[in-house]
Amino acid sequence: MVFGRSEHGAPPVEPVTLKILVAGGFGVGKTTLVGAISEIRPLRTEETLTEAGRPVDDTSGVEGKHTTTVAMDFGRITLREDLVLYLFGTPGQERFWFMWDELSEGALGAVVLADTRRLEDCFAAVDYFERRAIPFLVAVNCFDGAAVYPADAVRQALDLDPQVPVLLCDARDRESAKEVIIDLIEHAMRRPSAPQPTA
Ligand SMILES: Nc1nc2c(ncn2[C@@H]2O[C@H](COP(=O)(O)OP(=O)(O)O)[C@@H](O)[C@H]2O)c(=O)[nH]1
Ligand SMILES: [Mg+2]
Repeated sequence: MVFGRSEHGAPPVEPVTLKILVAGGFGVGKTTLVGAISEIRPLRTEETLTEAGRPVDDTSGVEGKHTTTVAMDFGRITLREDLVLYLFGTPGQERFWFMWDELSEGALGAVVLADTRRLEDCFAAVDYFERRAIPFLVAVNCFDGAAVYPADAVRQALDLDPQVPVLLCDARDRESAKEVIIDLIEHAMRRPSAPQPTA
């Protein structure tokens, strides 16, 4: 044995990494969801809403929210020693859309978060993933005080293909957020053309 490198035990495994995007409108709970499940303190790039940003960032319905994600959220979950998920909360505002193409490169799939009070805010994300044939599901973040609609009503309102999963969630709740991610992985793996994860 030289320089302390043990000859015992298995050599360290290069983990398989999967990339998952979390998209949806401004204030829908992307940062909250990534924070709820990430095992590392999520990296966030938040900016205090400035006067300059105000005309663009419509905060009606999300009063009390004073920061907005300008770049993205980043989190990590180790599913197994050899399987690591990276979560990217995509920038919600249209002026940051240029980042999406790079972020979605090689992504396993996407969670589109929706708020039934502002369902139209997720149209753009749904369109984006449909057009690029990136597997996605819609997770309705059930805010207190928002009317609860059955998943099928949301599916209809968003005109989703029947195979796109729609579920209700609470982005603040770790178990609920985990279920969303697991459903997405299962959905992505079900597709015949599912890309094989790369090491
Ligand atoms: N009541 C409730 N509040 C939530 C929920 N998810 C997020 N929030 C709050 O809604 C605000 C916007 O969430 P945030 O994650 O920053 O939205 P983002 O712009 O999509 O990243 C924050 O103040 C959150 O604490 C939820 O499920 N229920
Ligand atoms: Mg955010």
